[in-house]
Amino acid sequence: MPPIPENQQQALVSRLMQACGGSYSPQTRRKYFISGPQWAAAYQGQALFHAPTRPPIGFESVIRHLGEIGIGWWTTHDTDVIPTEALGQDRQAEIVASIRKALVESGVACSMVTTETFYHAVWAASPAAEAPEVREYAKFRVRNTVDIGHELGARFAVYWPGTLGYYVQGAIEETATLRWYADALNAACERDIEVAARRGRPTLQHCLEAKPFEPQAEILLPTSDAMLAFIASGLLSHPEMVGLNPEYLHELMWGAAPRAALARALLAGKLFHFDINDGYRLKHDVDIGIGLVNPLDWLNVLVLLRSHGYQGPFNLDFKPPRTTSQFGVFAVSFPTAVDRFITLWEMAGEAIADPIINEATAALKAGGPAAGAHDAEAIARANRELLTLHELIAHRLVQILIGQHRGRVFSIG
Ligand code: GCO
Ligand code: MN
Ligand code: MN
Repeated sequence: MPPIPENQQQALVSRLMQACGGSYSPQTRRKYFISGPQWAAAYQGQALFHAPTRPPIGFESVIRHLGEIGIGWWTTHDTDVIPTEALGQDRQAEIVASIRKALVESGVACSMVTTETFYHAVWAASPAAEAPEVREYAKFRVRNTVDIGHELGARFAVYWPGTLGYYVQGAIEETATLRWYADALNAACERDIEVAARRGRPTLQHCLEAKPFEPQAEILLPTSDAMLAFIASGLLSHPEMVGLNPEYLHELMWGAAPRAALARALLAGKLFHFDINDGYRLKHDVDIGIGLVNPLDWLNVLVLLRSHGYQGPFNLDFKPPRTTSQFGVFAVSFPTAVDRFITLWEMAGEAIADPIINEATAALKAGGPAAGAHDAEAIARANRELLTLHELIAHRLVQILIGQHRGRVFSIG
């Protein structure tokens, strides 16, 4: 193939995207509670060791593109859209008003707001630093985000305390740091109660997001389970307002089974919000698009969530690869992520309704004939043949995933 002239490359990407097929209409995509983060769309491909590969992009363009694709909800950090020095100032009100306008024009709604407590130098020692002034500033920031959330009509506020930890040992007293962190969350909940009452709106759902590594070396709340314990610790003044925003990859990163982590959150009644993406175990936070690495596990995760009636949002917290251009972010990254989610969600429905899986599951629950309550050998024998159904169910799920259950076999000549 001869070299492709620069001015023909977008057309080539678009033609091959079309040829891939398998895409849903914007109307269909809008039926799902899927949100597109400002920071994912605006991610410039920079990271430790990497220069940006894409130009900056503002909220007007991001919201317009999301609307065109059919992603009906948008999420943002305070500082993704408002410069740090303008927070709480008149300039903030102007920016928030222009965000509202952009959302209305594109038929997109703001579902979640979150406070950046990891990037700015003020967070060098975390939002729960020793210095009282830093902690007061953290309270200002989370209260201000609550205000912005109500102003934009959001229902959720997310907290990712990625800087709550340390690099060097012994300087931080963990119990004090956690108490101080709880003080900030309490400030947010208390402000929320006031603002919600004043505006006649429900209070927000406040969601903690864990990540086991990065950016601190040691993290005080590294997993969703640690956060469940923190919510139940007695340190929060309104634990009923606080739940979880697990991120698929963040649970996988520490070696957990994300589906089991989600199950524990469901049992605690704390699965409020869900960041969806993909990646690898025991690696850094690569934030790859949902299902590109672990589609079978994703199918199983969605079977669990569908069968438990999870109604919360699915937030596309992934980072379009550095090799993808800004054109590609909206032509390839977002549409493929949304469409793969929808397909996996619908497949999960198929798995839940599948007569073979259902009969096998019912048979496993029925068990074998009574064999004598205290006779281990007899009980094992009575169930031995039934237990092959475990493997049969796994086989059937993969059949559903790859379309084999519809008779897809290769004709080998
Ligand atoms: C990450 C985190 C963030 C958070 C966001 C919301 O991997 O960097 O997941 O993307 O989700 O900060 O608070
Ligand atoms: Mn996340
Ligand atoms: Mn992540």
